[in-house]
Order: sequence, then structure tokens, then C-alpha cells
Amino acid sequence: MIVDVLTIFPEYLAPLELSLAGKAREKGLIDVRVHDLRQWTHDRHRTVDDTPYGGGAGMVMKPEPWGEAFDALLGEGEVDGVTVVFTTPSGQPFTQAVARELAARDRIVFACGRYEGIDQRVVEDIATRAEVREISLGDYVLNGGEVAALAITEAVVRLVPGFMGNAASLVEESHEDGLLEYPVYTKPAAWRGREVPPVLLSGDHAAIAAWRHDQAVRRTAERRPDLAPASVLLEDVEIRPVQPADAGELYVLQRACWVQEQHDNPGVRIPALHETYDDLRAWIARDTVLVARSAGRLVGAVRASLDGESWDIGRLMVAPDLAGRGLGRTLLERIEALAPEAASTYALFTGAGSVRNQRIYKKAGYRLRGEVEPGVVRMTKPVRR
Ligand code: 6GU
Repeated sequence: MIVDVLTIFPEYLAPLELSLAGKAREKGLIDVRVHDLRQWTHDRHRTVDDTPYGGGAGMVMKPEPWGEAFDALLGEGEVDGVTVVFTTPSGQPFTQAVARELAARDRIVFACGRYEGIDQRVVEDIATRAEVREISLGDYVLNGGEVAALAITEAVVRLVPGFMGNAASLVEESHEDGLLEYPVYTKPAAWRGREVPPVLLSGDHAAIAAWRHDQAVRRTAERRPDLAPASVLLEDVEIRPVQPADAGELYVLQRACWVQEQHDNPGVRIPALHETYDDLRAWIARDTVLVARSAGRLVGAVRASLDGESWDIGRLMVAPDLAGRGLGRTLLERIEALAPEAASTYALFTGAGSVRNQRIYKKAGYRLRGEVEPGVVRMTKPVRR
């Protein structure tokens, strides 16, 4: 694979000579060529930027040096197997999937933008001759695309066949299956009073695989709820972490579900019936919240948060027409599974008059701990690990 980098800071790419990419270079798997864009300028000051049409702050990279650079690298006709990558914070996010696509190309030409960006006609012009992608590293702004070109090259090069000694470590790592990696441990088995999780020393490979998968799902649900594969398909119901876009439907479902509670517990003030939409948006951003969807419709939810050693579970709701099918029980099990290490007890609150709820919770192993305020009872169950 050939990797070209077009930049006004060629020294910035020195790390490509080292580390992973350097190794690939030695093996002859990749050929990295860094080019100073200014060699395609013709004025005394080697100018690469100018003021923006339409006004505004900052400078824009002029098209002429870029056009000449691409002509010099790629010729003036169409080319096959070449992807030109414009690194820009307004590009599409770089992901492992994009890295895999790029690893299959014969040649990648990075065009590292600086200042406010490159004249858009450069992108349009080169797109008539080669595959073009505008790629961003993430939602933050760097001074230029050089670091992005480095990062993308490192992610791509390690996927080029022949680069990694151990192909399995490519398959098992973070993001390859849409989940974050499980935590890893090595010797000694006890260090500063901390033990390696016993299952890893058990020699039981099935138990180890199950533990690792569970840890990966937990981490993904906690840290990256946007990575939807943390979801679990339960016949035709999908359970996944809440997203901000669920707020409206969740607000409506919650009102509908707690009307019945108010009937069963007259005189009790039920926050779920009185809170504002903004209140709900605040707690879905703060707490651990799961939602259930069936055929695109929001049909259930549950939330939890840690209070000392207590994993406080609440707002367990199921659409009235789907009650009695075990969805509430499943949501309860799923939120219990997300309890952090520090939790020693699951706790939930329900109306003293909510006989059906209490029956469901007792079946799930909860015991009544008494009335915490008039009309409200607390039920708990020990966390077993
Ligand atoms: Cl590719 N370029 C710049 N300048 N800033 C960025 C970026 C790229 N990706 C994230 N921030």
C-alpha cells in the first residue's frame, strides 16, 4: 500500500517512521511518502492561503497548489484503487469500519487541511478522478489534519494483511464486534490488595468467555450507549440504553403508566405524574436508563442510580397493553445486571397499595423493608456476584 501525505508541516509526520507504521514500512507492506504542499507554490512567499469569499474569520487554503499536487501524484486522468482522504473536523467520523475499508485500498493520499479548510472546489475536482472521503477524528477541533492523518494511518496499517503476527488479536479487540473490550489482567494474581477476578483463574473457558462478554456489554452500555449493539433482542422487543431522542415518547409512556398507580394509591404524590419534560430529560441524562422497543414503539423503561451501596431502581414501566408478558421482569433483570461494583443491595420503591407490583418484585427476590413515607414502601434484595 502506498500512503502519501500532503501537508505544509512535513516534519509533523515523522512519527510515521517509528512504531507500527515504521514496522510495516520495513516489511515493505507500506510505502509512506510525505510531501510539502509548498513545493507546488510559485510565489516568493510560497503562499498556500487567502481570505475567504463571503467574509468571515481566518484563512482558506487556495486551490492551485492542491490541484498541482494531485496532478503530480496521480496524473490528470481517473485512477483506480486510490482514496484521497481530506482530514477535516467537518468530515464523517473515523471508525474501525472506515479503517477496514481504507485497508483494502492500493493507495491513500491524505490532504491535511489547515486554517479554516481547503477551497471546496479542490474536493470536487479530485472526486472526478479518485474516490474521495472527508474524514474527522471526532467532535473537537485540532489546528490541522496532520494528527488525523497519523491516527488514521496507524489504524489502517495494522489491518493490512501480513502486518499483525496474531490475526486473532485483531478479531478480539475493541470495536471489532461493536462492543468495547473487556478488562484484562496479568500476573501477579494479587497486587496491592486487589485480586484478579477468580473466574479468570478457573480454567473454565466457557465461563471465562461468558464473563468477558458480560463485561464488554456492561462497559459498552455504561460508556458508549450510542453503540447500539449493546442491545439484546428479546423476541420482537429490543432493550437498549436510553438516548436523548427517546425523551418525548418516554414522557408520554410514563404518564400513561402512572395513572393506574394513582388509582391504586389515592392521596400519594407520585413524582412520575407531576414532573416536567425537562425534569425527565435531566434524569435520563444522569441515571442509568434502559428502554424497550417493539416494532419501533417505546413499550417499556427502567432507571437506576447508585446511592451509597444501594442500586436504586425505579420508574419500571411497561405499556398497559403488553403487561403480563414478562417484559417488566426482564427490564428489572437487565438493570440489575448494570449495577456497579460498589452496589451491595438492589432497592426499589413502590406504592403501599400497588399489590401487583409488590407481587412481581417478591417473585424477583425482593423483600419488603417497610413504609418509608406514607403510602410508599421500600423493597430490597442483596446483590450476588
Ligand atoms: Cl481531521 N482536522 C482538524 N483540524 N480538526 C479535527 C479533525 C481533523 N478531527 C477532529 N478534529
